[in-house]
Amino acid sequence: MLTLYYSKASSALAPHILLQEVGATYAVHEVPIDKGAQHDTAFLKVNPKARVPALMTPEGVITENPAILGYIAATHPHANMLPDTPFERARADELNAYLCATMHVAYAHLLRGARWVDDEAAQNAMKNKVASNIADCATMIETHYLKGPWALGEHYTMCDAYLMMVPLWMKKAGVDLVNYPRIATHHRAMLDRPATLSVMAVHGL
Ligand SMILES: N[C@@H](CCC(=O)N[C@@H](CS)C(=O)NCC(=O)O)C(=O)O
Repeated sequence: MLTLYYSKASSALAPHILLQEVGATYAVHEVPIDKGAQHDTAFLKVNPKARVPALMTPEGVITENPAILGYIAATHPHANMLPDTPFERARADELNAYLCATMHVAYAHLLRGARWVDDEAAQNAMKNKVASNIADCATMIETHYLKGPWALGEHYTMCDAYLMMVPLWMKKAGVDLVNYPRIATHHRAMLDRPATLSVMAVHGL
């Protein structure tokens, strides 16, 4: 049995969609980060980093979106969520790493500037850079990463569930999806999938 620790509308949306998409048997445990629940003692035993998502597996806990997505895909091979060749697999990991380590971090400067600097004026200066940084990331995805119709081309993979975060980060950063037609088309295709819709409803989206 798998248990996904999530907060509504957080990046836990991505593994949640993938769990649903592959038909996994799983439970969810809400950790509302707006109420500070990520710092509760019980959750810190699951993820001492105080972040969601975290996935409890029969072998232990996995954190970090790329690792969680890769685990879900690898443990549900019938769903074909991983590319076949080592090169394509590396390209999938590359995109997931970009979303995790560059775009998500750029977005985090909007609400979590205190992670990097104490000075309030500096935090505000960082906030003011978020829209242009997110726009740059969206341009990289639009022009380089997103092959279409799905992230890696003809087949839906684990990357598509993660790419679902992009329009959400863009919206919160004030970057208009209208200027990114490939991302907008991908977003619409995601919204046509029952797995996406059922999970979005759980997240109040
Ligand atoms: N690199 C991590 C980032 C996880 C992360 O920052 N999650 C956010 C929600 S999207 C969180 O738990 N924030 C709580 C906090 O910063 O206190 C991953 O990809 O899983």
